[in-house]
Amino acid sequence: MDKQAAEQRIKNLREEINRHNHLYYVLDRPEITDAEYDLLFLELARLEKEFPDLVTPDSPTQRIGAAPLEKFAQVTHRIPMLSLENAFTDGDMRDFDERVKRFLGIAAAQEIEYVCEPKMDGVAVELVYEGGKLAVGSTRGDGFVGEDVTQNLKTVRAIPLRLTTDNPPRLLEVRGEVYLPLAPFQRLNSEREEAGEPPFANPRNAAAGSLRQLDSRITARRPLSIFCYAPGEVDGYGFTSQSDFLDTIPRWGLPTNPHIRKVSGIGGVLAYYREMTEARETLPYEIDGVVVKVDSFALQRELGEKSRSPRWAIAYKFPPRQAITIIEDIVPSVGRTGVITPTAHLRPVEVSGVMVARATLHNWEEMERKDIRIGDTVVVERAGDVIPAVVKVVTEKRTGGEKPLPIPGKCPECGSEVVKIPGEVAVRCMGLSCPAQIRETIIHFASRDAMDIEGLGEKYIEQLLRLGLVKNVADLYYLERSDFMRFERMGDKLAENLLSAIERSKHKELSRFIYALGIRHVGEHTAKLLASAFGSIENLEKATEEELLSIREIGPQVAQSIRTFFHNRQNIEVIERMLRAGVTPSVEEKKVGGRFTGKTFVFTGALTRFTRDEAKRLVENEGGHAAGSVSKKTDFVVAGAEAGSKLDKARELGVRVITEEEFLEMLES
Ligand code: 3BA
Repeated sequence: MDKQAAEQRIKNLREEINRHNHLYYVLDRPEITDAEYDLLFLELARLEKEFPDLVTPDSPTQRIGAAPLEKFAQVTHRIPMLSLENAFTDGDMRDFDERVKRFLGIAAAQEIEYVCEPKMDGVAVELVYEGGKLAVGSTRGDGFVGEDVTQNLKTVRAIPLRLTTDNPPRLLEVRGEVYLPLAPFQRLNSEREEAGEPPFANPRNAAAGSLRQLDSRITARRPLSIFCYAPGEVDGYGFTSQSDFLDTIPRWGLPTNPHIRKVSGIGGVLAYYREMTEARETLPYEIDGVVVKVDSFALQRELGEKSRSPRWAIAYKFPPRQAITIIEDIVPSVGRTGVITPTAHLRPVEVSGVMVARATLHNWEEMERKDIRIGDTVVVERAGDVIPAVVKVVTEKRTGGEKPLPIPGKCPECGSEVVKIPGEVAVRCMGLSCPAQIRETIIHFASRDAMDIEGLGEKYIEQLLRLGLVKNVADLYYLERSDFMRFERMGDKLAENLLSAIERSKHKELSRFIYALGIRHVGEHTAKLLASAFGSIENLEKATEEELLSIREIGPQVAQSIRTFFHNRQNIEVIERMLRAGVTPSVEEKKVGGRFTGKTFVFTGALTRFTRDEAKRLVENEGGHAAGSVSKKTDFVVAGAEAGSKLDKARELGVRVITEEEFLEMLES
């Protein structure tokens, strides 16, 4: 493609991608699949790589974050970002309405037009668009001076890097709230616990922490979003009211909350508040009240401000999602992945309409950091439909009789010795037959990349467990036809297929068997290393930490994890029972005389004759190597339809490019 053609295509791709971003992140109404989106994105990234001088800062490819900063610069807001006065009762709100009318000299019987907005529990920011382009993004800070977080805000997909109008105002400042929806908040916290970092107390803290990252590549990985709700300085456009502003900016690509409504008088305001109190329970993000604003900008100007908050707006807060209660007991519970979590059993207490009797204490480190003990009086918090958490201890209520819960020595479910892997906060059970984990253990064991027991999916695994036919993975190899016939909707043929799939799995490669055991930190690659280094499961069982560490690529954490796994008697028993049932993991010997010995292949584009995994296996079976990227060392690139950059690279390096058919011919020749 010549440069001129590339320029046109880049322009079209950017428009398409921006449109789909908006459909997906703002309107929640995607028109294409993720895969189709990825294709557009990939094509753009490739063209920009080929023509680097066509890259612009507002390209959608620039949302992946930039190099870390030393510190944030300061930004002075052209117009200070005020704060909001709070109201807590209907009475407070009626006072507000009366004050507004009195100040304006309007009859008490008249009704003011108000705009009611959900109050997002996030981080207030300001976006500055110059000539329609996002120039600066900053936090509110103290209202006068905030921090320049432009790089981070550019990674927020819902924020347009360029306004979607041909005729943007010369200057547009908008204020809004950046927030993290509940689902990614929960995911982020689980990840942090796994990684040994303290969890965020609530979505607002998580959003604030994400925006405060000096490395915007971290921010880019957090699915932050935004709703805009107020103008700052504007030059080149005249908004007449809050409702006019909120109707106009979405047409420029700026997201506004769909639950915003214009109402008449205090009656309308109170009805809206009741409605949102209910809606709050099912919204996918946290709100902590509603913001009520006089609609007309003329009236707003007349009302002005008083001690840094406007007289024309107020926040009507919801009752807090916090309550005080007593921890009656702390009980360790085992999750599906073996992590043991201390759970507080509470004296039941109502938290904004919901009875709460359990709260997570996350892990022992968190519990010790907050010094939470059985018998303590504590503050519990509930965010949306997230599991309630203990925020802190009310230490003034301590009597001296409170007792901390030590880390349990044994798994409360299966009695296996509990382990704490260095560098992790989680305390876990690594038992192969732990009932709390058995479902996940078997799913993993049977999966395609592990023992590849064809047809034995989650549905059947659940029936096996429900009928009590398996208690650990070894039981799979003692199943009989009659066992399967007890399943719902099971026929002779299907039972036969399942049995023969189990039978076939007995002779899979040793590396698959090792991987299938689900030892923490032992993925497919490590399993292969271990298989070729030790040659048998018995040797691996006996391997000392030193022997394990002598393998390149195996570090102390992995070695410890392997040792702990085989130190567990129950695990050894399960393995022995499998071997007795005839499981004979075969040692894969690299075929030295294979057709592809010493040859490196790269597969690219859409393959139709085989999957990428199959291709890889075919190559390895013949003693060759399948690589992920093209280099001088590549011997063949096998290109399917719509092959992209790898194909270009191959041509550039003069690597031989063949079709799928040619590859199969080579294999069969
Ligand atoms: N509207 C927060 N302030 C808000 C513009 C005023 C305002 C808020 C709001 C002052 C929300 C105080 C910080 C600030 C921009 C000052 C909202 C929300 N309106 N919907 C009336 O959803 N959290 N917060 N932000 N200027």
